[in-house]
Amino acid sequence: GGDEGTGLGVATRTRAKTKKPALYKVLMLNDDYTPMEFVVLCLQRFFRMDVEDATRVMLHVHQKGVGVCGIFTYEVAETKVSQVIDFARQNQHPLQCTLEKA
Ligand code: TYC
Repeated sequence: GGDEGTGLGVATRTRAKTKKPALYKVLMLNDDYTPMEFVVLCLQRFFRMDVEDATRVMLHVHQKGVGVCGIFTYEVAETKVSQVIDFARQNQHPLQCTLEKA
């Protein structure tokens, strides 16, 4: 990369700057008390899922105990986890969410 017509040549690196950020899965955890509709709402609100995908993920978590909400960089994953837990607490639900290296 670099010289696109000026002839001056910009010292851009094509290989050395390719270090990709570490990725983290955000996991939703099942519990016996949080209403299914509330989990669906969280998945729609914080993970931008449509109601069909959100319902699918919620039912997976309900049946298996844990499920992946999405994969993000560390900072984004941490923010999503906090948003879900804060929103659940505000609504007196025990819903828990965590992150794990992808
Ligand atoms: N198990 C809950 C119920 O029966 C529903 C639920 C699903 C809770 C997914 C949390 O992450 C969860 N009401």
